Amino acid sequence: MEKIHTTCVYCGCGCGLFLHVESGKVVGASPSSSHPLSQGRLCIKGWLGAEFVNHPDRLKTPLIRSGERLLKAEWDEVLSLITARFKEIKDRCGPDSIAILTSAKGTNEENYLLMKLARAGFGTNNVDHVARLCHAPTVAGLSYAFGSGAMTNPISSLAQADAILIVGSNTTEQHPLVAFHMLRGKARGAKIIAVDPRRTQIADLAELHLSPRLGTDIAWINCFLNVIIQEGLIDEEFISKRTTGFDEVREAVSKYTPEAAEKITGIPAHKLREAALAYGSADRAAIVYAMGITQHTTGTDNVQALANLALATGNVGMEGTGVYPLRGHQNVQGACDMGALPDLYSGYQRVAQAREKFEQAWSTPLPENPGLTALEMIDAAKEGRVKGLLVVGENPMMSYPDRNRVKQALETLEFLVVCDIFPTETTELADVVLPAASFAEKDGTFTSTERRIQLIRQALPPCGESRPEWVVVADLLSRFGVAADYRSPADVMEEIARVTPIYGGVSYDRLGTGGLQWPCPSKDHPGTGILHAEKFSVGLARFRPVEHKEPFEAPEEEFPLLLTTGRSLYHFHTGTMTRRTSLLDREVPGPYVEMNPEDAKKFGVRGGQKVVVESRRGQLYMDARLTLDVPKGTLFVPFHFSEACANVLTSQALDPKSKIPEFKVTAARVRRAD
Ligand SMILES: Nc1nc2c(c(=O)[nH]1)N[C@H]1C(S)=C(S)[C@@H](COP(=O)(O)OP(=O)(O)OC[C@H]3O[C@@H](n4cnc5c(=O)[nH]c(N)nc54)[C@H](O)[C@@H]3O)O[C@H]1N2
Ligand SMILES: Nc1nc2c(c(=O)[nH]1)N[C@H]1C(S)=C(S)[C@@H](COP(=O)(O)OP(=O)(O)OC[C@H]3O[C@@H](n4cnc5c(=O)[nH]c(N)nc54)[C@H](O)[C@@H]3O)O[C@H]1N2
Ligand code: SF4
Ligand SMILES: [Mo]
Repeated sequence: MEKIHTTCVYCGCGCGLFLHVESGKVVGASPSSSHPLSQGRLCIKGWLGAEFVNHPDRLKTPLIRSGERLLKAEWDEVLSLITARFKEIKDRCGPDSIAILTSAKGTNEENYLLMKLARAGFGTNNVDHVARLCHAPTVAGLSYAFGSGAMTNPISSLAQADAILIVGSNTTEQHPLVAFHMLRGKARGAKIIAVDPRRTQIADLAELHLSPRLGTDIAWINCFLNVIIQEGLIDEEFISKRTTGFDEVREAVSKYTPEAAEKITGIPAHKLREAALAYGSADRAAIVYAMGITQHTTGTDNVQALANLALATGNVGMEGTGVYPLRGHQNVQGACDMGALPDLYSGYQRVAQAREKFEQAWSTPLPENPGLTALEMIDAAKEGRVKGLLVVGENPMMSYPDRNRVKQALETLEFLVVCDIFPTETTELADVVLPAASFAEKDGTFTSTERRIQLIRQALPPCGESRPEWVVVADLLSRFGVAADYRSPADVMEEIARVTPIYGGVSYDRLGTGGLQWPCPSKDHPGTGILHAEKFSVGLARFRPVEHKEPFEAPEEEFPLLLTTGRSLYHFHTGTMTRRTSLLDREVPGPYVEMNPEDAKKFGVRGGQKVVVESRRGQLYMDARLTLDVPKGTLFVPFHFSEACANVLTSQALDPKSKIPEFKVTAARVRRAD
């Protein structure tokens, strides 16, 4: 049996593992004991992580639509068709009538080449990906506050904290190996404070669990700061030497007394005070957050509120402190780093400032105006402004909000190309489907949530006639007249390093086991664990006052409950991979709604019954699971199941600053299915 060292394909923790290969098949996986983060551990998805690679449903040949059916085709035929159709649309309607959605499941090299295809090949900045639905508020909020949207410390730094504030992160289920390092901290005596409307496993393990009403985080965060100021626990020296704008924030939080915040959040005032003191009086305190903070119409302000709290207490730039936005997909950090974003080139270089540099590097004129974000592309497609779309490694029919609207938009397109490893709800609508090689069948790099750039290594030949995307995209670049003579992903990384200062010193020969953490500006630079140690990338860190605003939808007579959507341990997103992994599928075989027994009684529902969950946009059938872990008035539905796609219910309400949709708050109702 051969064992190939690679990086897990699921979440942003970035665990190291070995794929076991026998007779041309992946037969198992095991952890890497020398890996700096996972240290010989994996969660259940890592252990079972590669079963899907051998699944018979894998896409094996390119497909072209003929009426209702998708028929087998040759690579050369589909690549010629794609080139001809996109060129025709571009000539007729201009470059901005084409767009690309890239993939947080793809490698850095694939994302870099795809953003180059959009900009240099098609001539548009219309390129984006699911980071828009995930950490766009982090990129916007922390870049403003600190100068970088990335996690400030390595994950292992959590083990050195004296207090850990965990906000809207179901850490043990969604980032199990981050939770492992938190629990190391707890064993050392760190106080854990979890703020989540639901009693998650990490909330259960915490000293303090606060359960706010959905979408009211700014109120309790401002209240924490208010209490900390009142008690004289702010770090005056840090504030005066390293930050600007504190006075406005001091003024703004003064009205968020514990009693005022209790009215907004429903968290008892004495608990607010106790938790604020636990964070504020800790020598070294860390803040960890995820989708419970970002997926709101106030997402960017929520992130800023947390940044204000960390700055006021001087908890940035040292071991055991810091702000930890937990990136979700195994390479969503990398897709952002690579500039698969409509206003940024690789390394967060602004389109407005870096265009000439890239024109020289790529020897071609480049578009001036920032492009459309993911959901703006959906709107533009619906209105006929975007006519051609290339989707690589995303399943927007399941993962984007307000599914009926997404369907209308994709059906209105003149030409839709989808590249995936499996048939999906989105490939069903495509004119051309491209079969991709999976992570086990190609070389490349993923960048984990702690900015760790790591190798993935080819363990198998590509399934059927599937190809790694870097080969396909390089071919398309040449067909669009852009030089692309890369012999391997390592060549692509060489180019990335040349044009991307934070990756400047990265090359495959330096990545070994455990990789390098960016910024790594030169060949002799060891990489960076802790950001902002001496100086913030913006110079002085920026406070900004933020105020509580109600979510877009509120409970009312017709829809008296609030629905929040999210995930389970056993499935990943739209389930394309985990629902094809037998043990994971056995654990959670179908859709369900979690609700409080009191609500169940009120609406005549019993545990295990089929229920209808409805919002203003549609209705779904699923099993009712009664649990005290969900507060009264709240429903929780995971979005893994195509037979009850949670995004039929969600709305397109966006955070105006980052354009993320409000996946976490929807007015809803529930009744027995009969
Ligand atoms: N097993 C598994 N792991 C995954 C994924 C997966 O699909 N499956 N996906 C990956 C990806 S891309 C991501 S982005 C991460 C997501 O990881 P998480 O963000 O941890 O997961 P979610 O379930 O979306 O939501 C987290 C928590 O937010 C809470 N919440 C909801 N509304 C609010 C609110 O208004 N305020 C607060 N404070 N909390 C609220 C929910 O109750 C939930 O427990 O997970 C990654 N890891
Ligand atoms: N209601 C609701 N909706 C949500 C969220 C929520 O909390 N609630 N969370 C949002 C968040 S945070 C995220 S990140 C998104 C995730 O949304 P998506 O990224 O669209 O979801 P995935 O199912 O992970 O889709 C990834 C696709 O890539 C394919 N794939 C895997 N490996 C490869 C490869 O090597 N090459 C190619 N070409 N394809 C590959 C998979 O088969 C799958 O179809 O969902 C968002 N949607
Ligand atoms: S914690 Fe994340 S990266 Fe680690 S094995 Fe589990 S899914 Fe993979
Ligand atoms: Mo995500």
